[in-house]
Amino acid sequence: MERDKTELFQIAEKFQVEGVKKSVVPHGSGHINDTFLLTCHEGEEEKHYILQRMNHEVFKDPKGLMENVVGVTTFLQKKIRENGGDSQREALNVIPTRLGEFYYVHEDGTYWRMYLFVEDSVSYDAVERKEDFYESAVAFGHFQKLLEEYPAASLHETIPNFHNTIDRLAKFKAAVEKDICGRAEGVQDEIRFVMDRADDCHILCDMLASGEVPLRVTHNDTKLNNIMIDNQTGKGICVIDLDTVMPGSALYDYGDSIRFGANTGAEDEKDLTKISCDLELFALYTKGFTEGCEGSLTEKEIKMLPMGAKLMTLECGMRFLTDYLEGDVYFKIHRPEHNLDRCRTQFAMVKDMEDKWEKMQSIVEQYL
Ligand code: ADP
Ligand code: GN1
Ligand code: MG
Repeated sequence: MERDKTELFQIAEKFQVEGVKKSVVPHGSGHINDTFLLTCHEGEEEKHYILQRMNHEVFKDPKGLMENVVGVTTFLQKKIRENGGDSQREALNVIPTRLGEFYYVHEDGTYWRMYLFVEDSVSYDAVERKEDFYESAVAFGHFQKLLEEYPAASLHETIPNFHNTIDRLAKFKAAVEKDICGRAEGVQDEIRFVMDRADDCHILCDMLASGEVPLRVTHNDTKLNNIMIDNQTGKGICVIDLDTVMPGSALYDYGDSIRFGANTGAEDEKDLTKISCDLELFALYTKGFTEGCEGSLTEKEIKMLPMGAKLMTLECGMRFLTDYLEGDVYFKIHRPEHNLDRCRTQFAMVKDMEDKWEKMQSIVEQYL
């Protein structure tokens, strides 16, 4: 729903913002929330905030979600201060409402929150400089390391079974079966692609269930544009988009970053000849992530890194295809067949990884 400036200002007014509100404009390219950049003036000085409508169709428990975000950001801010860092830039800072709450429910039933804008930093929708990808890896690894002692049991599961690939497969099969939009016939090749890899969908889930790989507090949505890169230092300064911080596997975080950032093409590229897994970027990310985790990854986790990358990519493609079959109800789309295009890039990436499997394995073996 389009909202005008007056309404967005009214919503912003509910929060403890400083200065006179000057502008509010759509910001970023996330697939889930509606994000706005709010600019306020205080004398000569400009202050920026992120105003976000939380997607409560996707996140059914916005209150629990914000409890997670506040819990995690407070924990991170303390750690950052202890390490001599700047907790206003290196972690998200939730701006409470004037009533002291962490979110606001608008008269139309929509849920809103506000963050301090991380100044002098940028998030990328594609790898422009290889160093940025490396720095994002260090930061995502470090994020996980910082949360090592976070009380995992206190976290709400904001999207149940988020990276349960077996459950994702079951939902995909149900969508094919129901075929409510009559689109299945046109995507037989893609459906077959998933079914040929149905057994793979069990690998990570089984390893977590048996304890072969540990359950950790993870981010679970580690695509490149969920990290702010510092304009001055080029370091991954702040991990954002904490809606899916939940108990999970390090392989999810590693894998999702490879899925998005090591792809030579965009997530929604139509020309599939542009899609491949860039092994140089794969190697750089592996180096950065293992460094950021500071030795906390187990041998088994390291061995399974290529599988993490492949399964997160397969799972994401399957989710795009499911959404296409269900009528594009989950991910924001900007053109017809957008989800189908996204699905195809993911499957092309999976195929390319399969072709490069030995090379990927020998890259990660250096870290054993
Ligand atoms: P979505 O869940 O829709 O992806 P995000 O929380 O990732 O939403 O926000 C979308 C974009 O807004 C990010 O990719 C980033 O560019 C920008 N953004 C979000 N939070 C901040 C922040 N605190 N400071 C600066 N930019 C931000
Ligand atoms: C969504 O919110 P955003 O745009 O960072 C999605 C991820 C997908 C990603 C694909 C909560 O991420 O799981 O991997 O799109 N987030 C949610 O681009 O479903
Ligand atoms: Mg995001």
